Amino acid sequence: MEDYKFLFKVVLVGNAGVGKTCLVRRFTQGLFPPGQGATIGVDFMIKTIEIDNEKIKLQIWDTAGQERFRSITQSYYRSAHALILVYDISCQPTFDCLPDWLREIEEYANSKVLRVLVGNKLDREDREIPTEVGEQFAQRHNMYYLETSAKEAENVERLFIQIAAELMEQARCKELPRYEIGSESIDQNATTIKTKPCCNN
Ligand SMILES: Nc1nc2c(ncn2[C@@H]2O[C@H](COP(=O)(O)OP(=O)(O)OP(=O)(O)O)[C@@H](O)[C@H]2O)c(=O)[nH]1
Ligand SMILES: [Mg+2]
Repeated sequence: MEDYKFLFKVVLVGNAGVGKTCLVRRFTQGLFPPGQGATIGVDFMIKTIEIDNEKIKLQIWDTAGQERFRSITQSYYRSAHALILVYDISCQPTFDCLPDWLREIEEYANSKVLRVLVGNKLDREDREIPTEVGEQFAQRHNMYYLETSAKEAENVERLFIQIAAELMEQARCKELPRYEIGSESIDQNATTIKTKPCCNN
């Protein structure tokens, strides 16, 4: 049996071409794939990390941004502990679509899901959305905010580690028996979170 204490599901959503797959591959494989093709449906990757001497397994679900896959990808929202909503800082239409994505999240995700807004492609010089605009949007919608570059490996590790740390903190605050232990066939030792937040009250 695998040796880890926490299991968290993280789902990436956002318009086609914003760099979701590149972010996941940068984090899980440490590379920036040349000629990355569009995702068909949903891809799945796993990475185990360690924080405060605790092993945390992240299941990362990378959804397709293309409209035609929407009904498939929606079904992955429900069980997510964290949702990463990605836009491209050099492409205004991907920012303009954020309210539509939030509506999807409201409709299909757990209301307590940890939500993170990510402006990707920080390396590009043709920025269209200033940092403050992204930050303000995130604040208004109660989301964490981070700008990343999958290409230059900027803030990518930080993104996933911070999510894992926050989820772990929330899980710890809940304490037994509000944990769900071994609720899935994946691993009997895994701890999954059902409701959040808990600590900041
Ligand atoms: N300059 C730059 N380009 C990036 C970055 N991340 C991704 N790209 C490029 O953006 C394009 C789309 O990247 P993907 O990761 O396939 O985008 P996606 O969001 O997964 O797209 P779908 O799977 O269709 O939803 C590719 O040409 C990447 O090379 C980045 O950080 N900087
Ligand atoms: Mg993709």
